[in-house]
Amino acid sequence: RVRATGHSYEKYNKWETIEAWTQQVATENPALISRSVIGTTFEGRAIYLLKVGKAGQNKPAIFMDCGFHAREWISPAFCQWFVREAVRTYGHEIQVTELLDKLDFYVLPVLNIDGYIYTWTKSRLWRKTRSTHAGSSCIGTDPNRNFDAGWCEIGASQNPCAETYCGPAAESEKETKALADFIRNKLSSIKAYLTIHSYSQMMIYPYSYAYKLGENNAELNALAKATVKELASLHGTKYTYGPGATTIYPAAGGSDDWAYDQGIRYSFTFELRDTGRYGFLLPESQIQATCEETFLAIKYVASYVLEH
Ligand code: ING
Ligand code: ZN
Repeated sequence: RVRATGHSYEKYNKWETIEAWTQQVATENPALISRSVIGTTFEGRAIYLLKVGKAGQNKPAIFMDCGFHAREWISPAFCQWFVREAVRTYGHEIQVTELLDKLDFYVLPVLNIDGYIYTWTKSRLWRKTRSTHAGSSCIGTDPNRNFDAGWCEIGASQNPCAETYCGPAAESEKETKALADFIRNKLSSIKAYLTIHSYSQMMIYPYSYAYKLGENNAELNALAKATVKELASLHGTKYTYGPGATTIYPAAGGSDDWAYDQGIRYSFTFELRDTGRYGFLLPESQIQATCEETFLAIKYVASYVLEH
């Protein structure tokens, strides 16, 4: 039945295939997965969220999203891989079993659905949402400049035509507002926020909106160091890590900084493969290896969070 929809974990799937998959994977794993809708996109599509974990009372949770930026196709591919690997190994693999018994993972497979569809139908390298703005014919806001974290102060543009347009206000986009509302609502249970981007092979933590460090910076640094070591253990893929402003570039309005300032002490942006040879056009032949190594990293972070 997975084949009937044309879905494959080793290929990039178009949105309608991913959408059908969210229903299918939830229906086939009712004891571990439930699907909800947290909002709709600018163009009116449902934004799905999968809750992955064994049913239980007052479980701590980890929130992970994919598909902020439309062209970063490996990101949604990873969220799909993560869900499949979690349910496939539950009850067989001790670490995954313990994680799903004790934690819930909220997995958002594609946040910027309108943009993702646009990269499949019109322009492969589109980044932003597809919202319109009064007074401009340019389209789209950068969802990772649209959060209320030093909003539009640095590394973001007020020009609606720019790739890093911060939007007319923080949370102006229906997509970012839906995500932020969900997290605000579940703040007491969410222990970690993970957002999956590409490319650069980096594990980034706060802050990106200013040259300052978080209260538990030493802990985040140590956790990132150990996590990238774990990731590299599979295929030797090297990641760099550090605070966003000095590791990648200063940029305000990012979701990881916002989540951190909400009190979520473990907040990371992952930049998956590669380092630029293929960039956003990472070949499908690298999906499996990329997802396998990233799965190790996410499990490592989750186990750490569970212990702390
Ligand atoms: N990189 C991120 C971006 O939005 C980033 C880097 C991370 C910025 C965290 C701000 C906060 O530009 C990609 N590839 O999107
Ligand atoms: Zn990105």
